[in-house]
Amino acid sequence: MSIKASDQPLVGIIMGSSSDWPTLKNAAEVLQEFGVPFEKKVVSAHRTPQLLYDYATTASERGLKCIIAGAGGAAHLPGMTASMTLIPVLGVPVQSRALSGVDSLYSIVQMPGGIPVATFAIGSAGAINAGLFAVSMLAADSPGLTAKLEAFRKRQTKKVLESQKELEV
Ligand code: RP5
Repeated sequence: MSIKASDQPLVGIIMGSSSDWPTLKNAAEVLQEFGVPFEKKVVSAHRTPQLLYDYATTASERGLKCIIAGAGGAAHLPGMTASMTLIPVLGVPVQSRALSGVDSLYSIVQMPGGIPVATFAIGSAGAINAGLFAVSMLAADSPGLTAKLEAFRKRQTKKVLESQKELEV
């Protein structure tokens, strides 16, 4: 499935490298499923620091309501982004080759008091939940999104209950 970003995004998805996209695309798919407009961009804390500065410092005025930031290894992208904007930053630790994402997780979760980053699980589960968390935040001002979340939860519960039948054949 090709994932297209919208003209007027409410959520920014940024990642340290295009190699992070297979993980972050899980967040994009959630936003697309809920009809939430988003943008996606490679922004590296270390390799494109000026781009990171420009992105983070203009995020709010450009209308973004939150940023999902994913990175692996020395994953400073979510924390540095959070340090330069007041909008919520949701950090997704990407599973790294050398240390399986534990390095990414620790880099993202161990923020100093005063600059929060909401940190999710390593890998695709974290990206899915970051997408759902963004939808939940936006749902606070959107009865339509709340209804979609309720329907999503019901479908999910039904699917799990039905999976029991597979054990019984
Ligand atoms: C991080 O380094 C990126 O977020 C990525 O997870 C990791 C490896 O990047 P590449 O070498 O694949 O570009 O900055």
